[in-house]
Amino acid sequence: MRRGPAAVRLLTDGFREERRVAVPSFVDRVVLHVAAGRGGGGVASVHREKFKPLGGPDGGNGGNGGDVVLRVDPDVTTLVDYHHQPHRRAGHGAHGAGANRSGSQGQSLILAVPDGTLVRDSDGGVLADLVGAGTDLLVAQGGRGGLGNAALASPRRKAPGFALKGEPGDERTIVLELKVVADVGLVGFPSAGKSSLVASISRARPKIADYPFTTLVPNLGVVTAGDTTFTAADVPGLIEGASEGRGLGHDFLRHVERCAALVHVIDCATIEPGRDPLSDLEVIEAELARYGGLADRPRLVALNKVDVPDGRELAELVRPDLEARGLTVLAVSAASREGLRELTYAMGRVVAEARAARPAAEPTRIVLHPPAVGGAEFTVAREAQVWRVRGVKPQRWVGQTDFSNDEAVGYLADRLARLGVEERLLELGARPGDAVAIGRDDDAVVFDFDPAIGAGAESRLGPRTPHGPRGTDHRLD
Ligand SMILES: Nc1nc2c(ncn2[C@@H]2O[C@H](COP(=O)(O)OP(=O)(O)OP(=O)(O)O)[C@@H](O)[C@H]2O)c(=O)[nH]1
Ligand SMILES: [Mg+2]
Repeated sequence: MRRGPAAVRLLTDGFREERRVAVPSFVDRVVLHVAAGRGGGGVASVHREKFKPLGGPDGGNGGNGGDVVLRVDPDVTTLVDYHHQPHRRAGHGAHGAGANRSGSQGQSLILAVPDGTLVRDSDGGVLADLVGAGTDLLVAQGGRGGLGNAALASPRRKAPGFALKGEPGDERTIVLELKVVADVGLVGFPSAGKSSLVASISRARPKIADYPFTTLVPNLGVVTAGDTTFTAADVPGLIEGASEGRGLGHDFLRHVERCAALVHVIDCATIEPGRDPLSDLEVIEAELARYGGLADRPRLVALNKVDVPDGRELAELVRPDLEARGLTVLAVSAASREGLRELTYAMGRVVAEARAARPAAEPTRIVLHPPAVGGAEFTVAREAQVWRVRGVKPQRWVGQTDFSNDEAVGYLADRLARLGVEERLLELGARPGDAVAIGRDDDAVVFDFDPAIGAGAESRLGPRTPHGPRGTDHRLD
C-alpha cells in the first residue's frame, strides 16, 4: 500500500501543476510579480500675474504612487485569480502643476487572498503567514511624489528653478502558497463516478475508467456555484474494511478529515451482486464511523448515473427512503450533466454555511520593512575605483534628481553635504576629482567629487559661487 507523500494534482482553470505533498493537504502555489506606483514629479513653475511677470515659485508636488497590499478576504478561497494574472501593478502618482496644484495620488491595489496564505520572497524565505480576515501585508510601497519648486523654496533659496522627480515604486516577486483542504469530499464505492463528477463540475481532469481504484490520489477541482467558490476532491474508492486498511484504506480517509462537507456518490446503475444504493450508503457510513470524527460533517447524497434507464428508476425508488433519513438527495448524471447545477449549488450552500460558522481569526497588520531604528544614515567605503556611498537617504535623493538641471544637481550636492557625506569623504581622504558612487553596483550614479567645503573651509554653507547658494534662479532674486 502507498504510504507517505503522495502526488496530488491540483487543476485550476488554465493552470496545471503536479507536485508532491504530504497527505492530506493540497498546495496551491503561485509566483506573483507586484509593482507599486511611481511617484509623480514635482514641477518648477513661476507665478505670473499682469504687471508681475515673476511672482515667485508656484510649482506643485507630485502625488505618491499607489501601494500594493495583500489582504485576507474570507470570501476568497483559492489563488486561482493570480494564476490567471500574475503581474499586478498599482497606479502612478500624477505630476504636480503650476498654481500650487498637487498631483493626485496613485490608486493603491488591494489584492484579496485567502485566509492562511503564506507569503514568501523569491528566495523562499517566509515574509508573512496571513491569518484572519482583514490582515494586511504591504508588499510594495508606492514611490513618493517629488516636491515642486514652491515646496523647495526657502529663505536661502527663494526661487528654485527645479523640482524633484517622483521616486519609483517598489517592485518585487513574491510567492503565495496556500494549503488547500478540500471543502467537499466525494466519497463512495469504486467506480461510483466520483472522478467523473469532479471532472464535470470543475476544470480538473482526473483519470476516469471502469475498473475499481482508478483514482489513487485525490484530485482537487475548483467549483463555482453562484457567489461561492469552493474546492471538491474525489477521494479514492472506499470498500468495506477501508478503515482497517482494505483497498486503499486509511490514508484516504485522512483526506476527508478536514473537509467541511461530504457528498455520498452512489452508483445507481451497478450490476454487481449485493449492491444497492441504501446498502452502499450504509457500508460507507459504517467505514466513516469506524474511522471516527466525521459524524458532524454535513452530507449530501448524489444518486449518480441516472442517464441509464435502470439507474433512474432505482434512484427514484430509493429517494423517499433517503429523504426520510433527513438527507438532501440529488439525482445526477456525470455523463449527461443532468442535475449537476443543483448539486453544485447544494454543495455551495453547505460550504458557505460551514464558512460562516467558523470562528474568525483576529486580523493583524504586517509591514515588510519596519523603519530602521538608530544607526548611521549612510556609509562610505573605499572600493577599487570609487568611493561607495550607501544609505536610504542618499539613494533616494539621487532618484529624485533631474540630472539635466544644474540647479537640481546643486541641490542634491547641498543635501549630501548637509547630511555629512562630503565631510566624511574628506575625512577618509577623498580628493576633488575622485569618483563617488551612490547606490548599489547595478544602479549607482557616479559623480566626480567636487566638495563645496574645501579643506579648512570655515563654514559648510559658505558660498560656493559668488552668486549665492546652489539651486537658485538668480533672475528671481
Ligand atoms: N452512464 C454513466 N456512466 C458513468 C457516469 N459517471 C461515471 N460513469 C462511468 O463509471 C466508470 C467509473 O467512473 P469514475 O469516475 O472513474 O469512478 P470513481 O468513483 O472515480 O472510481 P474510483 O476512482 O475507482 O474509486 C467510468 O467508466 C465512467 O465513465 C454517469 O453519470 N453515467
Ligand atoms: Mg476515481
